[in-house]
Amino acid sequence: AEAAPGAVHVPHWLDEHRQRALLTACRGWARPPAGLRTVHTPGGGTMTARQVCLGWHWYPYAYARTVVDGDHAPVKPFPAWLGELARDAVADALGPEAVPGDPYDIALINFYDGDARMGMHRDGDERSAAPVVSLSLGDTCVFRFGNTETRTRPYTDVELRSGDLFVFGGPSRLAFHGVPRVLPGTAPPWLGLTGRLNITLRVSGLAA
Ligand code: MD5
Ligand code: FE
Repeated sequence: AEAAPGAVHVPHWLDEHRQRALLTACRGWARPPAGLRTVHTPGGGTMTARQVCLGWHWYPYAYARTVVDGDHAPVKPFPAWLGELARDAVADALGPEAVPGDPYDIALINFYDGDARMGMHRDGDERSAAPVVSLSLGDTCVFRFGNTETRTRPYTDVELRSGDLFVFGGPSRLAFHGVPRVLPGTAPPWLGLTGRLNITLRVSGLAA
């Protein structure tokens, strides 16, 4: 379903098997070195969702090859199968002509416990207009999809559930968005995850 021009929500895109496999991979990536960390913003804030990066390390507000705000270890590699998953996602949501020529080379994985949230923001640190691919696992969240001008109304609240795909392309690529809340205890029981996990796949546009 198209939520706005270029923004497409595909509920239950990942079946049970693929959700389990992706969760197992995320648990491995979360381990040190270059594992899960707490993100501190330059303004003195602390993000409540914890994060691990693959390919390029994101720190507010730039990308590096090492965990500059953590253990200084080299960032874990971005696996080829995640790039294939991203291209499949874009083709399914927006059509094959929307698949970018440049390879997907960044994964930002956010872990939300029941109290975690993400404030309204725009993703502007990539040097590429390629669509961002978002995959959700575990607890349902309220995702707030806004406009390109302000972090306030008008916005649309959408529930994202385990296995859902959301692709943000075209004019939606630079829209304000956030996660005002997670709904605790709503994860599918067979997944074995407490909380919510979101995987975003991105094209850096940076030199390899
Ligand atoms: C999340 N993550 O649920 C979201 C899903 C982030 C982040 O916001 O920056 O890690 S990705 C949502 C997204 C990405 C790019 C553009 C837009 C939304 N958008 O235009 O709405 O943890
Ligand atoms: Fe974002």
